[in-house]
Amino acid sequence: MQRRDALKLGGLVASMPLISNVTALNLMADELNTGLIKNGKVLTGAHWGMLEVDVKDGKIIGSKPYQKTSEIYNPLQYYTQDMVYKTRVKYPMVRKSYLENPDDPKPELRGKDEWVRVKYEDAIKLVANELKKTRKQKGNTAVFAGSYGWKSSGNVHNSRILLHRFMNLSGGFVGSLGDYSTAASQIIMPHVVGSIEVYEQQTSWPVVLESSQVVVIWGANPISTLRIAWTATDEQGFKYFEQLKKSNKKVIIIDPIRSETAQYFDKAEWIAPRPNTDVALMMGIAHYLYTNNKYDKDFIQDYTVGFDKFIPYLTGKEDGIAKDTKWASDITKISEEKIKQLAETFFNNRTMLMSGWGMQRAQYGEQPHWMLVTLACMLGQIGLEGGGFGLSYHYSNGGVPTAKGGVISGVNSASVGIFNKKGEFVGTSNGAFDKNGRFVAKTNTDNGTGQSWLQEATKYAFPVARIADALLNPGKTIDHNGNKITYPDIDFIYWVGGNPFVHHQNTNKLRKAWQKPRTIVVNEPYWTPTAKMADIVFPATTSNERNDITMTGDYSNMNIVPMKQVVEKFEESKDDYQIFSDLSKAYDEKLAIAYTDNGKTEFDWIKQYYDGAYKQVKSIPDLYTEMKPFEEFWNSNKPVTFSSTPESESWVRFGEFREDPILNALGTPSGLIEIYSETIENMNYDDCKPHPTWFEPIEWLGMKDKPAQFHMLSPHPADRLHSQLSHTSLRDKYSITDREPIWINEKDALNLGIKTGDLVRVFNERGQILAGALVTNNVSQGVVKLAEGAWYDPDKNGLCKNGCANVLALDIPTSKLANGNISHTALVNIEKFKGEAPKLTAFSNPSII
Ligand SMILES: Nc1nc2c(c(=O)[nH]1)N[C@H]1C(S)=C(S)[C@@H](COP(=O)(O)OP(=O)(O)OC[C@H]3O[C@@H](n4cnc5c(=O)[nH]c(N)nc54)[C@H](O)[C@@H]3O)O[C@H]1N2
Ligand SMILES: Nc1nc2c(c(=O)[nH]1)N[C@H]1C(S)=C(S)[C@@H](COP(=O)(O)OP(=O)(O)OC[C@H]3O[C@@H](n4cnc5c(=O)[nH]c(N)nc54)[C@H](O)[C@@H]3O)O[C@H]1N2
Ligand SMILES: [Mo]
Repeated sequence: MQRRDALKLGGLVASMPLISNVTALNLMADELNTGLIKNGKVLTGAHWGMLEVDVKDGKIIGSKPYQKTSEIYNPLQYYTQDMVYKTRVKYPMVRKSYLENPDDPKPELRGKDEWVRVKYEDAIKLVANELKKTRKQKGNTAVFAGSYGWKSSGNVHNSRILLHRFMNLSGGFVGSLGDYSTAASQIIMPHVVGSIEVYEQQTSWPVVLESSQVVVIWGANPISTLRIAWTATDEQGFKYFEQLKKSNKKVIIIDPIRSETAQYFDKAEWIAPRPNTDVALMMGIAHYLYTNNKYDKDFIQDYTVGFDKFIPYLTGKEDGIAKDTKWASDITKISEEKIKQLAETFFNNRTMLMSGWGMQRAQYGEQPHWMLVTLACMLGQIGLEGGGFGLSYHYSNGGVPTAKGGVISGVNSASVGIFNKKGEFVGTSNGAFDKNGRFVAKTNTDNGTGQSWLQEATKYAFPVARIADALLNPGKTIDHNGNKITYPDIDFIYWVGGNPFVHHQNTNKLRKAWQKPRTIVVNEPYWTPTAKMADIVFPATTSNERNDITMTGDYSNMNIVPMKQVVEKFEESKDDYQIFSDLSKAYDEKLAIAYTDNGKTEFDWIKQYYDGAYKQVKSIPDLYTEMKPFEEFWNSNKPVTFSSTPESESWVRFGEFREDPILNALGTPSGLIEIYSETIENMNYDDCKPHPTWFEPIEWLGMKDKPAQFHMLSPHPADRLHSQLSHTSLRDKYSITDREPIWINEKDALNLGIKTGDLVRVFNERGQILAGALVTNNVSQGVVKLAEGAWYDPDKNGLCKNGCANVLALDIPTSKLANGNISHTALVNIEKFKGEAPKLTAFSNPSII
């Protein structure tokens, strides 16, 4: 299970039996209001918030936020009708050459072939047969179902976990490690502070508002990124950033882009370093503090190890280069004066260093947060009210005090199926059939196949962003965090809830890699580029076409939200749960019994999860009245809201560690903060040394012989969730010349002869795209901003007509330690596009027979 899934589900799922033994409920329709509302308002949840959807004559006509928490506008909340009615896949589809001969499916025609509409039952049979065939011919290592992606909110219809559940029960699959978001930090931070930090609760906002004197927003854009949450946002983070603005505290923003956040904090100081040079900036500050004796020696002494081994590097005793303010200024292009001033400000005030994740999504992305922690150690405020650092204030409402109440669980990925000698499904290691043919939780003594798989699977799982590399190089061995990983030979891919042809770096390389497997299956509501690049597409429902349940806030766990089905299922769309139940059945009758836990419907699951939380809450006497029995909750069309506690409101990250570092030791080998890591020293990597290090990235503005002129940053889009919502009419508000906007600095634009509204070609040795120019001083000179998430839309020559940033990004790992993606490291050239603008086809259907 991904860390973030664990976070989302609280500790609860871990303590639940994998296959529960609950009887299907067969709920009575007259108790539970399960009918659709044809006219009126329906409450549902999305990543972008609790929504009130307006329905007229059974059709969605609009949506808006269910409640208002601040004045900060969230444009993502108003387009539910487009999410249901636009750009949908209507029927099950098979690529022509694949249908003609699945054994010789001409993979080079993916994305070019015509599509054939097939009967749902036939598509199910086809996939079940081809999956069996692949496993028989090549084993489970040939089946890749890592299926990274943001899917939709909802704890039942969790497409990725539903896929894993099917793939596990039917024999096993190769998955992926880590994520695209925080790959570098989630690996380095445990070596440094003993926890991943990026998905941990932060020092509570009320404490920050009370005690911090200076707040540094370092490479973070919370006014944009808090528009969404992994579960569903409760927008409480906005409320606190709003209070921060009103507080008149000093806010410093360090970002090459004057982001939505920098624009919102109009009185804040905006400091724009060269992209990918923050480590040098931090070292310049650290050097100043050290040489001026302005650092907390007691903190270093009591709470850290290895400072003494870092100092020779900082001062240049080790390599002859002092990392002083002059050195830092040359690299970052921030003046020495400013660097010294930052050092003084940080040291003389209670300072909270809030960092986003953009700067670790770059080559050597392990270093920035390691150096940030080192700097925070020198400031000595870690574990004090309002001081130290925080790596998650910009994400899923980190720092919003955790509410006391119930936490709902969600669908789990089950364990690996066991098949007897005849090839029949007989259960899993902890689930078997009783004499009535029910699948129940019990130790399975059948020693059929499947058991050894789990060990195999962990051996073959590879870092998520190495997907193209893995497809292209089966059998290759790579280093990863002190281990060796051998890539499997992938022949079958099943993807749900993600859009790799938008999210993965170096699209042209991915296109080549994508031709390796024989079979690619995708469940998608929309004709995304990934759906267009598949062999078989099942049309999936959106969350508006099914019933579900979610929590909000991720850290706050503030609300339990009924996600009511708003409208009928679109055309022949099916829920992922239905698709995988049917695939299970086609695979093996009895497997479907295990898959559905003896025939559970969506409402059986929803009630089970709700009742679990209800039971928890009942054991807390003063909270009992907050939650109603399930039927009442569901029929009320309202969320259950829990409150924070005085303890959660005054909570300080690392507070206990500071109080007693021996009793509350960190999870590092020394129990202390590791500025020097012997674990990493033992790995002996040239691209991740045992202490924070400045490495020159492969492409950056300060390099000699630049391969291209501008540094492209591809941060997260303010007006989408990655590629989600791309096809809605919200796009009309931000697109330029019907393309993704690219921000170009005024002086640069003048030199290039480009004005706002021009169609521009952006290119480098990896590929080319079209974008719409937005000339602005909100981006520093030499830097361009092209948000990730525009749907890849190649013409015959591979030019993306829509402006997908990843066509230009590099597909190499951060380092051998974490193997994260490096989206924010790329140089590009820009020119005004000459000739006739090609027609956009990103949101059109492919050709269908
Ligand atoms: N250049 C660059 N690239 C980046 C990044 C960057 O900063 N710069 N950031 C990276 C990061 S951090 C991330 S998280 C990734 C995000 O990459 P993704 O998570 O792949 O992006 P999404 O657009 O959210 O893709 C979700 C897909 O799931 C589909 N979907 C939604 N609900 C359902 C459902 O119920 N069932 C099924 N079957 N499908 C559903 C949606 O239609 C959509 O196509 O991008 C990464 N890529
Ligand atoms: N609206 C919206 N919100 C989202 C998402 C979305 O797609 N849309 N995606 C969600 C997901 S999955 C994730 S992982 C998070 C991502 O959260 P982050 O990774 O924090 O978001 P980014 O936008 O990639 O980067 C944040 C800021 O870092 C800056 N930055 C980039 N490179 C550098 C650098 O070298 N130095 C400095 N100082 N700054 C730099 C960017 O300009 C940007 O303003 O956001 C989440 N929230
Ligand atoms: Mo992410």
